[in-house]
Amino acid sequence: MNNYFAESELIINSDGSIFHLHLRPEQMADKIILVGDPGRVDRVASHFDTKECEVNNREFRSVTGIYKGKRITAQSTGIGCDNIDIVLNEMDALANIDFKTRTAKPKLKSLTFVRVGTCGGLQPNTPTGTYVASVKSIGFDGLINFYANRDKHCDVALEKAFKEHVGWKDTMGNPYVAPADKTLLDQIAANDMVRGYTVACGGFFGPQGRQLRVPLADPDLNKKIESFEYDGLRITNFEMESSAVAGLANLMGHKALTCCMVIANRLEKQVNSNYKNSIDDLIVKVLDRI
Ligand code: R1P
Ligand code: URA
Repeated sequence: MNNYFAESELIINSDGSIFHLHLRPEQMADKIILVGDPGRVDRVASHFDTKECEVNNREFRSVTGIYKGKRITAQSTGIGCDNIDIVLNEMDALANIDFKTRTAKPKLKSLTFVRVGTCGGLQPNTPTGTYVASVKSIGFDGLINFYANRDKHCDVALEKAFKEHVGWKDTMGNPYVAPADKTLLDQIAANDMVRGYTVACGGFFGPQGRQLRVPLADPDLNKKIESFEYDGLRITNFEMESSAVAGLANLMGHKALTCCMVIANRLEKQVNSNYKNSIDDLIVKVLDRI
């Protein structure tokens, strides 16, 4: 007998849509482009040949349409791994739970998620404008620690090596390492993207080593992050969602990858705050390759 998901656990609105995203099951495609900024959804959808629906609630904007024969949903997540917990759980429910019986469907669907985001570059080969594909994400956010079977889906050896290298303070919570889907990585990340590890932070300032008026717990953490090397790869970038995207997708049986454009180079102390037009090129590459 399948588990019954009670009204309080799986919240369905009176129009049959899921609680936060306001999407109904039939409105979501199996290929999903995740972006942080709701405005970026329209940038993605501007390339669609046809659009079938546009839905908004809070920071969550969704447009489903056809791009060169492929049905794709562009979905904004807002900022942070806490929002990714909502978006991935609700999208998984839309695909894999029967809303009438409130039970999991007998045949589960595997969705494809590609996050197209912005990030901070941490290496000499990641100046502003670089596209980075996250091979694995080191989550400083803690989200995946709340789910069972975390160790089965995370790279525990890399986590240990990282914690030793930086002298990780337990008071900062336990980081976890979530790998991207290998097939999707090879499909999307051609020679025009740098591959590396991404640190996904639970904040833009302190967790990414940006100190304004409040001192940091470990002012040398960024230097140690920049010098960490494992299996021939370095930590290339900071952003705020990739660990939860990869981690939850792995736990749920979906495929996920994060590709970001560097808008701030933390080594050179340079920033491109007018990036909104230039991210279009990365969006088209991902649309063509997904
Ligand atoms: C911070 O400015 C935001 O930008 C990055 C970070 O991950 C965070 O969400 O990604 P997006 O541009 O996709 O929002
Ligand atoms: N997004 C981040 O999270 N960090 C940066 O430095 C730039 C974009």
